[in-house]
Amino acid sequence: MALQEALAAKIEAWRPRTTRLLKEFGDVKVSEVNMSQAIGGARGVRCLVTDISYLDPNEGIRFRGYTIPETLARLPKVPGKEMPYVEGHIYLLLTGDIPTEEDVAELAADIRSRTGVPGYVFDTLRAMPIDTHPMTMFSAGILAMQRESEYVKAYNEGLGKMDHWQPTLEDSLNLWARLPELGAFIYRLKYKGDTPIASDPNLDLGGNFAHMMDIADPYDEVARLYFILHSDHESGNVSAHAGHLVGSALSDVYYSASAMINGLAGPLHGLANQEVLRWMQGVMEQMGGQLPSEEKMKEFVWETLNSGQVIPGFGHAVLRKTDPRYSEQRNFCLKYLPDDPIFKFVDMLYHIVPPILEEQGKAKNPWPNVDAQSGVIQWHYGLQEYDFYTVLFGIGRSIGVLSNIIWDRALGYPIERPKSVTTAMLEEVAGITSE
Ligand code: CMX
Repeated sequence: MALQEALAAKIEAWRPRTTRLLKEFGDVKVSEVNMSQAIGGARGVRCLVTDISYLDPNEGIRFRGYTIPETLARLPKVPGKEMPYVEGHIYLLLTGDIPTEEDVAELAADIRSRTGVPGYVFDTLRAMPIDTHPMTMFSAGILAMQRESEYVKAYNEGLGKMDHWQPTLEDSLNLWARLPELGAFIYRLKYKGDTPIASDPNLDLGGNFAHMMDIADPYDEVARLYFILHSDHESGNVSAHAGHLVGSALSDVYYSASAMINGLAGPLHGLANQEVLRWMQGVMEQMGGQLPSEEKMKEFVWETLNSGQVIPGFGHAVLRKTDPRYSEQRNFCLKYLPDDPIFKFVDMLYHIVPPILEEQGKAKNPWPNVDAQSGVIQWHYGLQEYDFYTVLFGIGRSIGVLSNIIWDRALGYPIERPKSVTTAMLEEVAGITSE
């Protein structure tokens, strides 16, 4: 198959670069760690390697060297649609090449042939209390599927280390085919009275997801855009890093994907997109269902900050400008839903929150991130159960996280194991002596 062959050639060509860096330059310093980084979440410490995406603080994400607008413009489009195939983006992240129409057709057909979440997974989810959070169900569903792993079978048969990437790719392709099904199943189980809709073998990944959610066009375009935008944000964010960390122990990608979902479920990370809608709804409730005036809204923002909470959807650990994933979704809103009241609300926040965060003087980045805008689009197309939003993020994020793990295996990256120090050791380094 074209993807496997293309990837094998890329890996073969790449391996000597990693081997040379390790052998000849292993002692060369990449980064140093100061006190605030050791205590403060390793912010800015350069100790991870990935070629799949790179996040520039001022420019935002590039997927394999392409900005978001370039990625969307260059990838082959679904016939009759403006958005590209998600499958083409998978090909790009894995190989670094923009696929041809034939490459995409072949990969899309391959992914379609892998759909079919096993029935026991659905039974597991049906056994959970119906008020379980969708992210818990999503993570549990992925974990329940772990017995399907081809990697584990190959490993147990004595697979050589340099071949580990191949069954990891098999597992990943199976997961990429099944995660949209699993997500849509959870949605229809929780909110639509357990009425799952079977996958349509004639549709691309984004179109099929919209079909299984039973949301009309252009929700198929929303799904394609959403999965591509959320796919990857280099390696250090919580979901990607959690997936990589678990994978480094040679746990299979079912374990890794479940772990990355658990990280994404935190309100400082992926859950922020549900928090934006929850916070806005709270504001609207206080206003008797009306949109607040700009002055009133400023008061609400200050109230939230003064009560010690964060403004969801704003700030970032790396970015220092408006997130281009936010801008791309804003462009979508301006085109398809300019008069939507929630969009107008979020757009108001875009103008009033950054100056307030600057005035407060704590957040290093006052600008909106991806999560500020994404809920608006979902809400507009009828997906108003906002605690489901992070599942959508997770389906998209799996593309980048699993692509990285395939490459980790191909390049033989070792088990991850940073070193800890004690507080007393830090005090000694600082020259603090006890009185
Ligand atoms: N509202 C209020 N305060 C904020 C803030 C926000 N949106 N963003 C940062 N701050 C505060 C931090 O809480 C921190 O306060 P303390 O010193 O009291 O601890 C201070 O500003 C400095 O933080 P920072 O260095 O600017 O940001 P971090 O790298 O520590 O954290 C992030 C980054 C995203 C967790 C933070 O900006 C935040 O909590 N944002 C709101 C939640 C959110 O939107 N998360 C989604 C991010 C995108 C994603 O991963 O999906």
